[in-house]
Amino acid sequence: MDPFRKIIHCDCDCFFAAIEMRDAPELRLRPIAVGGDPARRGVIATCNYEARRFGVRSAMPSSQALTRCPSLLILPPRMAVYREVSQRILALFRDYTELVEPLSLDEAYLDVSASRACQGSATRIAEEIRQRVRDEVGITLSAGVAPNKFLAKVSSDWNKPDGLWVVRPEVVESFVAALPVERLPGVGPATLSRLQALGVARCEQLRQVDQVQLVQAFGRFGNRLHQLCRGVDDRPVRVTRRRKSLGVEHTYAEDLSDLPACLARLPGLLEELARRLEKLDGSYRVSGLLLKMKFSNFVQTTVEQAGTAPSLALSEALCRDAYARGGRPVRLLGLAVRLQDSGGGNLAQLSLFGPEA
Ligand code: TTP
Ligand code: MG
Repeated sequence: MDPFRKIIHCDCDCFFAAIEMRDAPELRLRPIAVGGDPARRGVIATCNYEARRFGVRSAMPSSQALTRCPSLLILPPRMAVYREVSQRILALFRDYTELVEPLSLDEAYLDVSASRACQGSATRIAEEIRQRVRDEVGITLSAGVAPNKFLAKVSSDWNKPDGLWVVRPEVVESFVAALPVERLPGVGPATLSRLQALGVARCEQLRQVDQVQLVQAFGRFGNRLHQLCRGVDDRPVRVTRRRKSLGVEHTYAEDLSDLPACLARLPGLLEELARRLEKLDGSYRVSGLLLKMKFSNFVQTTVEQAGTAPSLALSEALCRDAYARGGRPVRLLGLAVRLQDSGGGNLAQLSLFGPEA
């Protein structure tokens, strides 16, 4: 493994809230959050840094957030817009390297070891990315530059919000020594309290613990701890395998006896499909809908409509076509979308049958 890889971890600041402030600048001066209705047991997805001063946090019940910050404005999420912004940012990353690993809508690892942009300076690439996201997208992004993923991720948090932190190979040893062990990936509350019981709070103390003892206490993760506390992390940046389609299907306990029985199942299937699509990162675009039907005699058929957005009307039309091919009870129904690279295109189609529809 090359000891001098150049990894950048990029993470947008208060992503959903930043987009809301971009689109309504008067919101910048007040505490805002994006989340669910407090009257309907909603939770906070995220909030701006102004709201964080009051102790508002992601995943907190909206009602509790309002108790902490009575002037908090809670906006409903606009997922289609956030996805579109996410795609633009991913496309911008790919101007510097093909080795981009998205972790969520607002976060990705980039391996720029072989990039010739900015004379090969990872620090200058990170600065340029931050500047361009500010100018071209209108939100701020924090970045960390380091020889591996673990340190790049820690670094993007170091100067957040709107910050950059660089860990050069020659300072890895000393940087990691002072790091609290809860910063290590995989160390959650349970591992932390067991480490504390061993008298370990910082990585320099963890380095004193014998590797054999670590493996006895933590199994295979003990080996990983032994490496991490020395700043070693060989995980490559993985370009996520591109999905060509995404689908849901059901085999019913009792066959669906006729066409109306099949049609009645479509809204539920569509809703499930929409939930799965919500979880995809923003680099995909829907390019068609497929319906799969398996009859009681196990003959299976698929009908597809390319190039259109999924909708209930379309899935009903596909269902009628499919049913006409068999004309007998149905044991399985499935719906799937074809996916393509968004390439900066518009992903708003996803929301057509999402919760905002
Ligand atoms: P994060 O990057 O974890 O948070 P953030 O970008 O809002 O804030 P930070 O400046 O600390 O990076 O998550 C990115 C988005 O994902 C966030 O804007 C909203 C969404 N999200 C949720 O919907 N629920 C959650 O519990 C979290 C953590 C995030
Ligand atoms: Mg973020």
